[in-house]
Amino acid sequence: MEKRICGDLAAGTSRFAIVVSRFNEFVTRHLLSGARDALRRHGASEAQITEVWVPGSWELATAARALIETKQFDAVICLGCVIRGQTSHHEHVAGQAARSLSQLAVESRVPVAFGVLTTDTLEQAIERAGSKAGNKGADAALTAIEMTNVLAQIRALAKSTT
Ligand code: INI
Repeated sequence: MEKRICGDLAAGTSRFAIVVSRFNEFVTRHLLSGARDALRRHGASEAQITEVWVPGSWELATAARALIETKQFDAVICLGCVIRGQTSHHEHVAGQAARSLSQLAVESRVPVAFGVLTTDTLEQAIERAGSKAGNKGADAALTAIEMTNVLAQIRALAKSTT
């Protein structure tokens, strides 16, 4: 019989950690409210959401990993904003954040949603934080919900075939 796994967007009883960067807080606070709003509208209660602030996007993976190690979370949503500067510093921050978060997700097998904006200008960042280009914090939260449901189904499949 054909098997098809597709995660839905119901938060269920999953527990979510949101790690948010204080750097460019003017933007990231809107990503945070988008993420919280999406989680709540998809059924999560306040008690299912833990919010953690870190200094910058560079620090997101360290906090995300520590949260995963507590085994108290089904998914971690990482939010940050890297805006091009006059030196290459922003490239190191953005590249390291992307690499370390993707590696953490694969190695831990816990969904880590990447809600880090990387833009050339502040205007582009604002557009992606709740104005004309949507809210990437909300998108990351929906991805986290969907992935918890995909992984739950894969784990159930493994149990049913052993
Ligand atoms: N952190 C960001 O989240 N966004 C940036 O644009 C940024 N830039 O360009 O400097 C940034 N730097 C701080 C970095 O994340 C660390 O907090 C810092 O280097 C200390 O480790």
